[in-house]
Amino acid sequence: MKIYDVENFPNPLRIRIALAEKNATTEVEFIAVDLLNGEHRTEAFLAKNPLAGVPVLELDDGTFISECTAITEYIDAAFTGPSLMGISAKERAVINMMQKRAESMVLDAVATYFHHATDGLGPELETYQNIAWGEKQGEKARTNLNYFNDILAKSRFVAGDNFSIADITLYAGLVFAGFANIALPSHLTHLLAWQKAVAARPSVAGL
Ligand SMILES: N[C@@H](CCC(=O)N[C@@H](CS)C(=O)NCC(=O)O)C(=O)O
Repeated sequence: MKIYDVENFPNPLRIRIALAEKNATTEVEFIAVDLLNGEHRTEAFLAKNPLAGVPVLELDDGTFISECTAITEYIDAAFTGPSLMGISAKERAVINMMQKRAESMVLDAVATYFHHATDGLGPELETYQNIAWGEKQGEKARTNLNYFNDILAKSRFVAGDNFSIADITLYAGLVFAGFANIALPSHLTHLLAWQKAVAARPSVAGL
């Protein structure tokens, strides 16, 4: 199995955490993509992922799987250890829902802010920017942090009692927020405590 990615970028981080949670990091060969020089937009890379993004998983039979949710689904089923996607019908549905909320309400909103309202990846790669849209998404991400603070006031993890892909997505969203200089307000105590606890997990601290 191969993972095409860029170390320390937010979406690749999601997969590195998932692999570490399943004790499977050594089962994978990491292949660095020269994203800052546009390798992800070459014909060769687009054949792996037409959406021109990392990470991408390549299976031994040559199948390419992109989208962190799909890659995590594969990792979760392929390796032993506590499930990141849930076991029962209800658990799986709640985790899926909360993952999507963490993705669209925080991670993707922060990414849009980064790419549109800041220099992003630089003028060579940011060929279309809409500053107003970026600012709006940054505002949305900041507001949505309150929602997750409220969730984490009542629940140990984002989707209930167990650590899941929903926690990984929100954590990566906060890492991206830090990178984009979106500060986490100090009154969001539940979110901050959860962030500290996730950062201390061996799967995250060991990266
Ligand atoms: N929805 C995708 C997002 C992938 C993504 O946007 N990755 C970023 C790196 S963190 C990327 O490749 N960006 C390339 C670009 O913006 O040109 C996923 O879940 O994997």
